[in-house]
Amino acid sequence: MQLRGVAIGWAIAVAAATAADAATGVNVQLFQFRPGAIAVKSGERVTWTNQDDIEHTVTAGVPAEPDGRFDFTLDGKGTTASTAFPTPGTYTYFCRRHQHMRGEVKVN
Ligand SMILES: [Cu+2]
Repeated sequence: MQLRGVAIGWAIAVAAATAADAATGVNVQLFQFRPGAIAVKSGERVTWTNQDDIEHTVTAGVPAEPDGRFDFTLDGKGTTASTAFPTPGTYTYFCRRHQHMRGEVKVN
């Protein structure tokens, strides 16, 4: 039941991002990526902005298996990093310092 709720929440978040069409920014705030799931068109850039006073990373893959596509360090409040996603697919990422922090970019 709970898993189903999470899946539905994710679908809604992705649908909302698709509808907005300009939601290519992710805030890193209070030890979370917000929104946690984002949808973009192929070729679009996604920018992460650190809103916390401490360092986070935006690292492609999952903690057990970083995939090396990107690995950004956001030193502190106001720092940003961005990358383009030229190829459709679903890309997961996480923070190396706080491995419960997970995010996903769906490229259509
Ligand atoms: Cu972090």
